[in-house]
Amino acid sequence: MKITKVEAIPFAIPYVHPLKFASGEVYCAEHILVRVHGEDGVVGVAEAPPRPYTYGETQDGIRALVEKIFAPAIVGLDVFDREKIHARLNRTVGNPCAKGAVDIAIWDVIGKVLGTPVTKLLGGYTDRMRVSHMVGFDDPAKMVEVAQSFKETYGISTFKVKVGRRPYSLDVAVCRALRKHFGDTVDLYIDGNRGWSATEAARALREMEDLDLLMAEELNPADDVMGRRWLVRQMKIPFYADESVSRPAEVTRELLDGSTTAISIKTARTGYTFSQRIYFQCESLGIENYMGNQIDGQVGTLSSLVFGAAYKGTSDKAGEFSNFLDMSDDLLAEPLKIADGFLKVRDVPGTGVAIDPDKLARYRTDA
Ligand code: MUC
Ligand code: MG
Repeated sequence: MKITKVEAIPFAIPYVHPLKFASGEVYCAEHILVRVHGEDGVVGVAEAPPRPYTYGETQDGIRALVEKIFAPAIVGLDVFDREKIHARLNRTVGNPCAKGAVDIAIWDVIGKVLGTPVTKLLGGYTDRMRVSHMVGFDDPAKMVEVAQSFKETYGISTFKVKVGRRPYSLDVAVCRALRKHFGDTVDLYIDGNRGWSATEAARALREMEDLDLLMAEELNPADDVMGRRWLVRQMKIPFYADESVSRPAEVTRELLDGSTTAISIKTARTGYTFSQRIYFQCESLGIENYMGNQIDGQVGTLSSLVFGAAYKGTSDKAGEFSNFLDMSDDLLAEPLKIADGFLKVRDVPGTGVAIDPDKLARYRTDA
């Protein structure tokens, strides 16, 4: 099944509740929809969410790279010749989200050609996952209110709390307010998006020792090599690497450095092919993973769920699958529904992503 065309369609959907965190703020999902066409009219679909402050990718940049560099490099190749395809894509070292979306769209084509759900092709461990919600910056009372409403409405009981502002006066206060409000009825973990120094992180974690946090993610800059190692060695809870592990080689580096305990997997940046390699790499070393969120829309969220549900080690923890709920609308023909805190994969060939053509026409910005 030869690839005949690759499209990169920019779209923009405003957020109702903007997400704010230490390395940025998101008011509008200015993403790219990637469509890989195969012979016989089969089309695979995926979403690329640019994170300019994290990986330096922009909507314009992803579009240009996919259309001008990746498309000519892979059109004419067989979708099943994945090593050949990746050898071509990997001439470009960076641009993880552009590559991730092309990879997922190719897997979608493969699933459709084989008449099989991609989650089964990857591993087929389960058909649903528990959902965790990321609570963005606000004052402590508002953050408690947001978590309470997600608990009531969707049955979500795991929350990632964004920290990385003022460690002692504000961030610790937020976590304390959440624990006081919910008692032991929720799981809490924190994500600093590199906003603290290693010493601030060490002190803040000491101050929060009684809060029973599950884990902490990317508290200080990964490039603070010694500080990060110093921090991780003294932590009593697991440290998860996120932005610092955008490809398998970085996972190796962070683990060999002793600079992380565990690895967040985001299919938005490592697609399925490299997420799978990271998962197996971690599994063979006894390193834990969970499914992170790159502020994906519903298309990206479903793609991420397809991967997470495929494996025991990703589906045994709540995955971050709910921040599309902050958006004013989305592109899926059949919207995602979180019920009793769970999200289910779709038992259809491919990833289950089907786009509503009217919505795409409304939100695309290239027409
Ligand atoms: C997260 O886990 O950090 C914020 C920036 C990004 O790249 O992803 C989000 C969530
Ligand atoms: Mg993170």
